[in-house]
Amino acid sequence: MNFEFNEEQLAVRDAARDFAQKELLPGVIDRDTHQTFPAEQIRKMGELGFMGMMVDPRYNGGGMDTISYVLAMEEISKIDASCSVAMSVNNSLVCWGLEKYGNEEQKQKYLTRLATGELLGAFCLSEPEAGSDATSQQTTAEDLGDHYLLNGTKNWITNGGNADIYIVIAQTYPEKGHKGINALIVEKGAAGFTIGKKEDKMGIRGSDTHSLMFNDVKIPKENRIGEDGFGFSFAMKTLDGGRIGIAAQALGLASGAFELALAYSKERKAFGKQIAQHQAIQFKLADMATSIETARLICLKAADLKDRGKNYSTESAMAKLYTSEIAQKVCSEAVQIHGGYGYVKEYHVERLMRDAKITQIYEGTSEIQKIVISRSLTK
Ligand code: COS
Repeated sequence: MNFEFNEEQLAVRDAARDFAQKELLPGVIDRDTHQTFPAEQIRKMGELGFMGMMVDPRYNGGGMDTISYVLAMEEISKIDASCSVAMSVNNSLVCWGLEKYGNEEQKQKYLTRLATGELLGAFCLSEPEAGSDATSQQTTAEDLGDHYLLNGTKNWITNGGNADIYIVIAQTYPEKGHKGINALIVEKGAAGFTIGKKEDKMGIRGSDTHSLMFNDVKIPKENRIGEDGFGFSFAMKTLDGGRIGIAAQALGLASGAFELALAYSKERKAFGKQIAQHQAIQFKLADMATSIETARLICLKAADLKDRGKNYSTESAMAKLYTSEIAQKVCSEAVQIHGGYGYVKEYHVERLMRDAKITQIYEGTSEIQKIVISRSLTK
């Protein structure tokens, strides 16, 4: 077991930290307040290689490992989780799925441009009546010979209004249940595809979340990913990796809030000394640091298993479950340490606390992670 990062991993972490401080921090409160999608920031992240980090350089990716991805996700998420969720979806749910299961034409046509950030991707599984219960897909992809006819509605789609490429999960053979589901590549602007209202959210308010409507949208057969009926398996395997990304996001929210609380506790004085000299604050800091370190280790373990080609489904669920739960607690404690200042926007921690909540919900709720973990224990 080696707990040291290599030079490349450290360089990626430093580059992400530097970028987040210089390019994301200045406008982050404004983007949160006005729900402004960080299009320019995401474009720059693409130029720096953060949008297709693990993609093979043959397809214009960074050729990096999942550990580097976790480190970069943590640094970006410390400052702006609205940017990091766009990054996570593009890397984990769109690029990874296309590289692993797409055919060569699909990779040349789409992956080469998604990996550079020239195109932005979205992953469309959730529906008004199918979130956790993902096998109950109501969106249909009727097989009409040379194309599919797509009908239905998707909900809470990250990058929904700004993506160029949408991977849409839809039911082709309802009688076959989850074995009849397909994953289709849908381009923005396809006739019959409309983007619904933007959600007004508690957190990650810069992120662009929409419902999507498909009304007799013709999708050529060559846009199906994998074999006929592979779509549900595709979604589950893709989400296994996605959960590492969201765990790393939660880690960044927790460690970002902790760093702010630690610095503040050394500045702020009460009862004649720094509040960091009071045991009530010291114990909070100790608990926060311990849970962050534990979360970091489980995130890195899941990433390491993935990099070594081992099964990582259970560990990614554990990483997401644990890290998103502690992110909630750590961010709340960071607000508490800041006292009244913590409750106002200027000090950032209230935003991190609001942003952290979603990590317990998207890409599988905490309850779904417990189902995944317990099934792997008892099967
Ligand atoms: N990798 C590959 N295949 C998987 C898998 C995984 N990680 N997890 C489940 N599957 C397969 C199962 O093997 C089964 O296929 P077979 O019948 O061929 O064996 C199929 O998927 C259905 O699984 P299962 O019978 O366990 O279905 P359930 O409905 O009981 O539960 C859960 C599936 C709950 C695990 C799934 O629906 C899920 O993850 N839901 C949450 C979805 C989610 O994350 N939504 C958020 C939207 S994306 S932001």
